[in-house]
Amino acid sequence: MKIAIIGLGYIGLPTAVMFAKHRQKVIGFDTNKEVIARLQSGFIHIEEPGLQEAFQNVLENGLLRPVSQLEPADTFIIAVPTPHMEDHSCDTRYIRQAVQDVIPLLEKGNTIILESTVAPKTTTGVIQPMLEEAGFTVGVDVHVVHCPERVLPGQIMMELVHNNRIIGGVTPECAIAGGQVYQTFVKGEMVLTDASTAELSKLMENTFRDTNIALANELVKLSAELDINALDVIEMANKHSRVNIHTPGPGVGGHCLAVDPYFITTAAPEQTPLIQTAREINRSMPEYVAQSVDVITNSTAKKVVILGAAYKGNVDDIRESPALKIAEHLQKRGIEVHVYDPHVAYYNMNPEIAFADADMAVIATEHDEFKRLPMSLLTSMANMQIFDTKNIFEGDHEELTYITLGTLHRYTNRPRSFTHKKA
Ligand code: SAJ
Repeated sequence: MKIAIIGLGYIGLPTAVMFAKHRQKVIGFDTNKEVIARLQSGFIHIEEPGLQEAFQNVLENGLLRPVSQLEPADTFIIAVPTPHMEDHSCDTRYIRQAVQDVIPLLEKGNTIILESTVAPKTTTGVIQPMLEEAGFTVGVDVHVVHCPERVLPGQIMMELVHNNRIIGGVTPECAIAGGQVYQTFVKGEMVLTDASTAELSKLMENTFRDTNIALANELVKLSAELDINALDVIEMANKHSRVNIHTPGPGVGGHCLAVDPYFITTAAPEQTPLIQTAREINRSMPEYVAQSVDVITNSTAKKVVILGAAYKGNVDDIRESPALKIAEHLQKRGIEVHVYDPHVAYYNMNPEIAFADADMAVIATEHDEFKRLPMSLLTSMANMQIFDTKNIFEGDHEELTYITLGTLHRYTNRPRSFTHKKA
């Protein structure tokens, strides 16, 4: 089988390598000529464990060819970005461009697979009409499938093989054709369904997480008000075998959880009050963290160091990162803010400068480096206070004031209806 992968990013490139590794003839196409040139010279342009070695192998044995001109193939897999419009709805421009590029090369019997995350009904409402206008009957002449990617950055090579795959055909024949493509390497379960169900199920996976995280974040706010430790409450509640309260934090970042729920809410605004509220709660957290810095320090903080710029631990991705939003909110208050992140080149500054005379360090990302901090950095602070929004810090010092999202109630200086005497 000859497979053309369109879009060689975080999903397209590993997918191309995986098919080639399993003895399929693969061409990888990208509109970015610099990416193609780099790949042709033997080097990948993204960070992903195990990918460089696997790529080099299939490049050398000729099974994968990076090309800047798309060619005919049996199967076309579209893995292009789906950014969002200003109103947060799904922007399908790159998908439409990819389908436009495929149409002149398309032959009867070919299969087109969309892996990009899209709003419900995009496969049947955008792709199918374009193909039918070009004279192809979907399900008869060509097969069209939505097979959403579901891999976690950092473990893509393993998850591509072992994750279960949802294969949504425009017709049942399309789904069967899609299954035949992925069975070349997928060891997880392959579930055949229709395209719209596949689209919405992918969005709901991330919406499920976003909504549950919002519940944990709301618990933080209400517990501070009621003078209770939210993290203790989560630990207790999760002792119940059917309860799994998620982990609260400074907000939700990345290009999935913070984006995908909007593809649902903009498609059905009247029917999605819960999902919309969850998004608002998670979006409010960076401001809540900044407010908490004010409360804890009685608005006396002049300099704050934020530990982490990435949206989650041990990655270099800063897309939609709450850490950077906390920095903005603190700066608006006139506070000098230094963001330090050893994983992100732009923020990999000298930590001595960042910590010197700081009134507080806010841990915003769960990088391993922040679990323990050199004593010399802590002692260089004007006030040795750590506000750990990720609950990861393991160090100790007798002069250290350590605050988590569970202990904010100790600092809440607004009037309370409940007060508990502490022993
Ligand atoms: N977060 C919390 N509390 C939690 C869990 C996460 O605050 O209990 C925050 C993280 O700190 C981060 C954000 O949520 O800011 C998202 O992190 P994540 O690790 O949950 O997810 P992503 O965005 O890196 O990847 C998700 C995955 N989806 C699910 O687990 C349902 C991944 O499998 C998908 O492939 C990916 O979205 C995607 O591309 O859609």
